[in-house]
This record gives sequence, structure tokens and C-alpha cells, in this order.
Amino acid sequence: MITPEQIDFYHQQGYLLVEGLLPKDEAASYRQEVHDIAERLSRKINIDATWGAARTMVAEAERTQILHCHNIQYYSAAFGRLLLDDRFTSVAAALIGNENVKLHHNKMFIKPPEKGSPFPLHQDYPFFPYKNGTMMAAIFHFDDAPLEKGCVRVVPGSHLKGPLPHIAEGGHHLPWEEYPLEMSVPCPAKAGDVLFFSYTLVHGSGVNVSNEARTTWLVQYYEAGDQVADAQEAERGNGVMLRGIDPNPDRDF
Ligand SMILES: O=C(O)CCC(=O)C(=O)O
Repeated sequence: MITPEQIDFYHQQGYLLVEGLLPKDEAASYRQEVHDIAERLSRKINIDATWGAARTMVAEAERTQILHCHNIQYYSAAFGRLLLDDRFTSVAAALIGNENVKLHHNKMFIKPPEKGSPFPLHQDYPFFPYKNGTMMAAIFHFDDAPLEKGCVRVVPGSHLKGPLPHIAEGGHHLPWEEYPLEMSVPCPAKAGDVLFFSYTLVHGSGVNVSNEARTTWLVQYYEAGDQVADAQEAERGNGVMLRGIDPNPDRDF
């Protein structure tokens, strides 16, 4: 469990790195699962998810890649179990301030060695606006993510500004001139650490220039009573209860 000081830090800064949420050997086994999924999928489809906007952050000659897949609980039961794991959901609930937590979606990322794609600074809000703004992300680190691996970077306290206008083209991102990547603070992490943050926190990441892959899993979740603010793309898995109950059930399948 986390301390009241950690909860206060989250509310003031918009993020919280929980160190050692998973033991290193367990993180290593999820790392292998993620790389195995990427291997199986890559035989059939292109799973590079580099944003159009990220392409302009690196020279054409240094073309980068990020391997990704959404909702990997459909590809390996290990992630179905981890989604419901009390070590994760207890922190998620404490930071949301509510015991009822719903999944929005999740996605694995492998930033390959020497050429792992960056993410321009952005909030997650414009991708899936919700009425009460309870949406959060948790990034599980399955291997070490120092600065040179293109670790996640944040602008502390930026969540307090609320939703900001984004440029939609090439992936919702903030204007470069006002929000260069350099204005953000790197959040290096170790295998087993989990970075929690609000979906109005400005964040991004740099290129992986190291000789090892960076392997992460991002889980996006919200307070179960929150509702979509406008029509948006349906996410497979959205609505699954991760903890507690749905206080307003409205469907009978
Ligand atoms: O994994 C990263 O480096 C950042 C991912 C991110 O910002 C996102 O998917 O919205």
C-alpha cells in the first residue's frame, strides 16, 4: 500500500512512481511474455505504432520504431491476472480516491534498442475525454528504463491546468514551441516500478538510444462511475471491473 504522503504527492504533482511494486523476477517473466506476444504478432502484421508527430522529432535517416499492441489480456492470461492484482488495484483505487475502478484499455510497448520511438509531449485526455476526469494511467516497467532508454518524462503539476488544446494531426500532441520535450522531467525507473499519472498530466518520452529494449505495459483506468464525455472509438475491454463494483450498471447482456 502507499502512504498518505505519496497520495498528497500525486495530487500536487499529477504522478507517482511506486518503486518495486513487482519483484524483479516477476517483472522479468512479464517482459518475456511481452516480447513473445510481439514475436507472434510480428510474424503476421506490422506492430510499429510510431506517431506521425514523433517522426518529426528524429531525422529521416534515423527512423525509429515502437512495437505495440492493445489489450494484451486477449493474448496472454498473465496480463488478465495482473490487471486484477491487488498490488496494482489497491494503489489505483487509493490515487483515484474510490474503490470502484474500471479498465479503459491497456497497451504493451517495446522501444527497440538504438531506435526506439519518442512520444511528443501530450495529455491523454484528448484521446478519450471523460466527464469527471478520473482517468489515470499506470505504466509497468518490465526492465530498467534509464534516461538513455527513452524513459517517460513528465511536466510536474501540469495536470492542474486541466485539458489543454492539442494538435490532432500525427497523434494528439502539444505545440512544439510551447511544449518542447526538454521542458519535461525524466522519470527513470527500474524493472518492477510502476508510474501512475493523471490523464491531464503533460508527458512524453525520448528516443531509446541505448543498446537494450525498453519494455513497458500501460494500463488506462477510471473511476467506475465516470462516463465518456463524447462519442469515441470503442476499446475492447473497456468497462471490465478491476476492483470493486459498478455503481451504475446500465446494461443487461
Ligand atoms: O511509453 C511511453 O514512452 C509514453 C507512452 C505515452 O505517452 C502514451 O501512450 O500516451
